[in-house]
Amino acid sequence: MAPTAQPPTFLAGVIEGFYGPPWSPAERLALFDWMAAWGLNTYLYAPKDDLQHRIRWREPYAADAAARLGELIGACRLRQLRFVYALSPGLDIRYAQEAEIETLRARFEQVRALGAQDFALLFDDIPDRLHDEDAQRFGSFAAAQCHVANTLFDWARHMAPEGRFLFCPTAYCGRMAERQVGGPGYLQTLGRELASGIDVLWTGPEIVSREISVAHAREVAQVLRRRPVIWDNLHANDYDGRRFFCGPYAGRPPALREAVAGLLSNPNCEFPLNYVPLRTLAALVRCAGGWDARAAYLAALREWLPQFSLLGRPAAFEDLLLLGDAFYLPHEEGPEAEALFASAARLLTRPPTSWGSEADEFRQRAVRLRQFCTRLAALDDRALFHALCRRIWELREELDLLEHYIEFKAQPGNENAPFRSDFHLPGTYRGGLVARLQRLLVQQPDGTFQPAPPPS
Ligand code: GDL
Repeated sequence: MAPTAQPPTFLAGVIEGFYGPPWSPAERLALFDWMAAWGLNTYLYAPKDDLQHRIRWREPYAADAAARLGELIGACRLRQLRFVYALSPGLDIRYAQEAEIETLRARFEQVRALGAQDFALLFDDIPDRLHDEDAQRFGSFAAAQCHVANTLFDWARHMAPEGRFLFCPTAYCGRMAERQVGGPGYLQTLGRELASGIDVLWTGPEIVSREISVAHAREVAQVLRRRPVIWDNLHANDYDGRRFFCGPYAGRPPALREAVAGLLSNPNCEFPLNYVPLRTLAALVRCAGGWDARAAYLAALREWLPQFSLLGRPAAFEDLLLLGDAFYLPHEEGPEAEALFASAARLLTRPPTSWGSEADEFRQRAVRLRQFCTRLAALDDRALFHALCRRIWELREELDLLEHYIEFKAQPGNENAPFRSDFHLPGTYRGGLVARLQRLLVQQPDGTFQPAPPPS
């Protein structure tokens, strides 16, 4: 695939926009190096749990925090990356009070003085009800947000005519639009009233969209009267502490690039786990001609492999592939992991006497993956190990249990004998309130929930 240049106005890059601990300054610098090397051009600063980004949005940064932010902005400029600074005032802003807009302006001004030229206002994940005074003045949630955004956009344009200004709506995906989050006609009002130079962020048909089609993007563009900038949560993992996603940027055709104004990924909270997600995003942004997400994944995984040096010795590609496939994408496992699962599932539905060689096939894959998880404790890159260790611990536990179960049942005479494990005991294994609550309601294949059948 030959690289193709995207127009410089196309925003391609990364949103630090997840819940949880923000990335460290060193991680952000490493990110900027990746981005510059791979042709990504935009970094959107929006860590939900930077207090001054959201909960305490009115408070300016103290001198030391401002200095650190200034360094970040400088690091982007050095690499010719666009640094977009975002505020999320929606939890408690009073839209009709001019002092609130003044406060936002002062917050942006502090960051502008540090070198930023690009700004964003985010209204995702907030209560979508207006205070009485705001409702009286604006009539709708959308009109209130447009007033604030347009005022700040005017200021930003005046300060930096080349800068971009982004806006995240309260209904930011197809499902929310259908449910009329933000009130009836919310997106239509935005389309009409939001200054035409403001870019609107959009996550696709869902918050975490398996696919984003050209048709979907065009539909959204019609309502918003501008092509959306995709805020892509495909690799975000803040909503599930047991998972991470290192599969490819997939389910978005190259033709989507013409239907949107940008592609920005909000990826895994653990920075070191984002190599393949961001490498493959960059590959899609630049690809010309055919696009094969799996091929892009395999190429990126090969590039990532040297990071898996174990006490100075390289890991085997096949091991990393199995691990990567086990933590692939939200809606699917990679083929190696899917094959492992399918063989275990098939074995458990059949009498052990009929297992034959399939039990060995399962065992080989399971042992390989489990042993690799164990060996990762020797990773030279300790930050990578720390990012992985909780999740691979759980994977190892489950593989270990299945291996022992299958080994036990395969022994003559054990077919109907009860199986126990000394390492998987009630209370310490799959225990705790969350796990118990999870067992109360069972999700059906069609997405609905049913109470679990009472234990027999
Ligand atoms: C969201 C949040 C985002 C979070 C993501 C995944 C948007 C616009 N907002 O809804 O901060 O990381 O889901 O949990 O996506």
